[in-house]
Amino acid sequence: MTSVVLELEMAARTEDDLGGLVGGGDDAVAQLQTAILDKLRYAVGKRQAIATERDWLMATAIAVRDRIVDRWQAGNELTYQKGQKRVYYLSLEFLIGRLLFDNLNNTQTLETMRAALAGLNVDLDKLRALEPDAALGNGGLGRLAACFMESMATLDIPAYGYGIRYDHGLFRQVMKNGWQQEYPEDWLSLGNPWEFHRPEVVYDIGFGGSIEVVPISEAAVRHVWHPAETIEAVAYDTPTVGWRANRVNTLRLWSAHAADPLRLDAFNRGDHIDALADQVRAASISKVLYPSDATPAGQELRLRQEYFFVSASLQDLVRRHIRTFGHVATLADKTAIQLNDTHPAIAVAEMMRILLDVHHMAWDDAWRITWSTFSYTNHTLLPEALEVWPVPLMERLLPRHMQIIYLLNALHLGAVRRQFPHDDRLLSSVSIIDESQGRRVRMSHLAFLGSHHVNGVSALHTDLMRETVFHDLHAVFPDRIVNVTNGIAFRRWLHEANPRLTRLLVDAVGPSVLDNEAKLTDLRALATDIGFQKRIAAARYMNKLALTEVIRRELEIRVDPAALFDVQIKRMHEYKRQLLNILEAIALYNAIRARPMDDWTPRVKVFAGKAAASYHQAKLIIKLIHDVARVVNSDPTVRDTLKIVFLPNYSVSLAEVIIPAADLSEQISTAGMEASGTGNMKLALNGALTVGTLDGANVEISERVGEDNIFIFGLTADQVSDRRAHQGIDSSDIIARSPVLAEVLSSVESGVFSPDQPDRYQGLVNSLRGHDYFMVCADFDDYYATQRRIAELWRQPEHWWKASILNTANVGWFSSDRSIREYAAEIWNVPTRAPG
Ligand code: NBG
Repeated sequence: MTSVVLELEMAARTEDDLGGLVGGGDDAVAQLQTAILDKLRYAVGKRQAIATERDWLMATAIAVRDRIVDRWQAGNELTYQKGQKRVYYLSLEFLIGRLLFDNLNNTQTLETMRAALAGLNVDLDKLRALEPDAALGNGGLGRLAACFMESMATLDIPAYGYGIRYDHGLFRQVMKNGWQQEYPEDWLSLGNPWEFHRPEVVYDIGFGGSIEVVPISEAAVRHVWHPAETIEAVAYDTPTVGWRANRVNTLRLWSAHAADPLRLDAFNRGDHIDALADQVRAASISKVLYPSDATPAGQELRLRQEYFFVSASLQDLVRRHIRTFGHVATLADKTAIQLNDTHPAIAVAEMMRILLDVHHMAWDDAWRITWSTFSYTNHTLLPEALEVWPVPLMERLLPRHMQIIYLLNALHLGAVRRQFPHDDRLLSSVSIIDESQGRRVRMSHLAFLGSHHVNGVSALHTDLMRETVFHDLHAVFPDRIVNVTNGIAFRRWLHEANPRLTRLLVDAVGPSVLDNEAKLTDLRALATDIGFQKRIAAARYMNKLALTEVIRRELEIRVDPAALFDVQIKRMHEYKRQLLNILEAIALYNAIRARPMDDWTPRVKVFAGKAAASYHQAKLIIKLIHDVARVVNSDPTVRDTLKIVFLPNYSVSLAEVIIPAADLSEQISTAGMEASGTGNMKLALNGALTVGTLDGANVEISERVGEDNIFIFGLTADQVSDRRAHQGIDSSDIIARSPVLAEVLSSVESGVFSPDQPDRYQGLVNSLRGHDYFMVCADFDDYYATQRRIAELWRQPEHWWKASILNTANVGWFSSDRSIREYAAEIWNVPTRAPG
């Protein structure tokens, strides 16, 4: 670094200039002030003199919301008048995070608002920090749904998101002595200024009961389902604003209630608790976000959640279609329904039930409408995450749906038998019912059969879908599987999260880059411009200072902002291999201690992520990271050359602080196991270099940024499956050949990092030696060597920053606008309009 002070000054100037990015004149400021004061008085009911920060947040949010509502209603009205096709995105997760800055940014009022509030002595950034994160999702799948909602509005697609309004989102992670503990999260406790409660939009949702068969002619019968239990789904609408507020769509989330709030007879008898039992049982459906997609616990509640939101959503969209077009027969022409993973797959049977039993359609017509309307995205090949429901549970909870599934399956298997006679293996593999471990319904097969297109989320993942889990269905329906590589909303992950970098990009290639991600490629010409490199480096340095401050506040650890910030932020999972990362840190630690006087590249390893509450191995890995961090961070021989931090309670908002400050992005999953990844895109866009395997979207990132500007290591997906098939998952031979790894493992198992309980990691190390399914040992040496090359490059700033700029320049393609354009053209058959 030439002069840190000079760079700070440069970066600070960059920040000031941001004022010109979005904003209005004095009139606009005064108008906003009037609006906010008005909301404070009449919507929040407070005087300015006694208003708390929460009151200001509410008043500000409602003032912003007012500006959104007109666009929202005008757009909906136009869609209705023009008879446009609508897209429905069904997802059990929407990880939207905070909305204040999203909405300010997309309505171009960020700087006007900042000025308006400053004039009232209120700090906009404080309000920003006060807003709770809407954490209605676990990870990438839920965040993707949120980015897609934003892009659909940006591209002027009339769209609705449908999901569940969980009272409590993803748990709050609290670290106690390095162990993860889970506490309920409470995002609604301050009230939610963005949503509109729609008590009049309410649907009955049935469970259990019996089916009555009513003859209607000599040849035909009708089925009438008499559910044993009925609960109500009530709508809450949140407007979703597209870039420049060209269009505002609706996220409609359902909340569950009992039809009667309490049983008065029981209450009057003095049985106060029993009187509430129905309400409690019903409300439990929308009480909490299901903890993970990989645990068997709470199966029935999960299935109830899925059917609950699917049924409400389909009833709602069919009602809307009939109101607009008069008849359900045209549904497929005017409706596209995207199933986000298998969680909403029961929609296929529910749509059939609605068409057959409610609208009295013939089977063939109903089936044609159903598969022409649905499409399905697969997000994982992990067997434990592919939903299968025991037949007895389905028969008890959804008896009519089970009848429909049986008939659907019989017709499907009949057709396959005609096409491929005498192939019993094929029949049992493409059947919706899995007979291998008790009878179970394969929700992925139901979704596949009920959809006209099925897509994977990266090129590699889609290929693997065709080769593995859907191999046989693909043989029967060879045109059905397509690929749409994931993307991210640049407005959130670049403009809002990293205004310093955004300002530099606007200065360098012009403001049209805010509307058109393809303009980023103009940066290539500046990759070797030392002046530009310095400005980029200074912006990063400022972002790192901000993260440094968070680390100090949260953990009381001081880190050097000039060090290489090496980050791995994502859900904790063995296939994502946080373990590989921390083992490498131990190897580096050993090397530093062996040669403390060498000129080491200072590095800060940043981890953040939550483990599913019942996932013991992942929680043990969190503990190991903490144990190693404690030893390394307090070792005087290491000084500032290596620091390890685990930031608790990872969230969208924390990601928005970490990503702009990252120099190195860890995308090190076992090849073949990460469907796509989207954090990899966010980090590359913000200029971090990737160290990664050829997995998921890393493959496509590597193709775009060029091999020289990314660090690829390790086994490929083919090599992983070969090794598992031929050598197996015993790593003893590998460890015997790697002195570095052997030393690391023996220090972990002998209790160097866990003196209070020396055998804490014995099981973990044993499984690495004998059952290394995730290939941690097989990839270790290559990873370690690659990390040394990275440290070398960091010492050559002109090369490092060139690579960084080329990352930002070449990843425009990973915009979720591009993904949504592909869905629109290839799957939904709806037009799009260019943003801006
Ligand atoms: C996740 C994958 C990620 C992918 C996101 C979004 C599930 C089930 N899948 O690799 O693990 O980026 O989906 O597609 O959460």
